[in-house]
Amino acid sequence: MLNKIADAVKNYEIDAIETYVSAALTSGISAKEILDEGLVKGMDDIGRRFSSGEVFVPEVLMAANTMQAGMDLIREELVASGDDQSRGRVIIGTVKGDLHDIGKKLVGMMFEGAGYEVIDLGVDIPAEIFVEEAKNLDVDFVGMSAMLTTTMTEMKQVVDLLKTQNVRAVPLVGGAPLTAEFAASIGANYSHDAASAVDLIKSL
Ligand code: B1M
Repeated sequence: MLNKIADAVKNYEIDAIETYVSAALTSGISAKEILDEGLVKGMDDIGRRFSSGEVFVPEVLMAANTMQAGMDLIREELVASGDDQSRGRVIIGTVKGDLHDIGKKLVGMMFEGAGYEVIDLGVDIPAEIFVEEAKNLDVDFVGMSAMLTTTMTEMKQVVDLLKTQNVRAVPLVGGAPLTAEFAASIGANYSHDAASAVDLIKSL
């Protein structure tokens, strides 16, 4: 069933994904397995084929929509699998110029599952909005996602603006092109994936 889910993402079968994910949940496969061994596996394959020029943006978008349809079905279980103690408030968004939101949504869901209150600002968020919302909502953490080497530099603007405006919220960053060294160089806390993002936020 997990292979069928991965294949459905690879082949953009948005109708089939609902059937397969529902069947997997009914048969007792956990939301985490469906995510890691099915949905993410399928999306990784698309990423590889996109890099090698076998598929193009429309196909990637169809695969992304298929993955999102699958994620909608496991969301409740994924969130419920964490604990429900309220630990703090987080805003999360994808930085200015960047429209990728699947990883960011996943991190947000995992934070919710771990007991944080999460406010998702969306995609293409300018530094000023991150900081304004951090102040308005009095958040503990500001989560930023970037998937492009050209947009990850936006994160520094947010970190610098938080500092100059004396906003005490802790900056968290992640996304495929980032490294721990880059995060350290801009004064932010880095995690590689959604699971380690939860470990990180708890440790902070
Ligand atoms: Co785009 N794209 N894309 N894309 N896309 C990448 C990122 C790319 C690596 C593909 C490639 O060339 N191999 C490449 C970036 C190259 C680079 O800069 N280094 C790329 C490109 C070039 C582009 C365009 C420029 C293409 C074009 O138009 N010519 C364009 C840019 C648009 C824009 O943003 N302005 C573009 C567009 C798109 C789509 C719209 C078609 C679509 C996005 C749809 C959507 O998100 N709603 C898309 C997709 C789907 C991808 C790939 C294939 C998959 C990304 C994804 O969702 N992965 C991607 C290739 C790849 O990564 N394999 C690619 C699944 C997701 C679960 O993982 O997002 O990595 P990920 O999130 C992880 C971690 O990174 C981490 O945890 C998550 C969960 O474990 N993480 C955090 C993320 N945020 C975090 C925050 C944290 C902590 C951890 O703390 C706050």
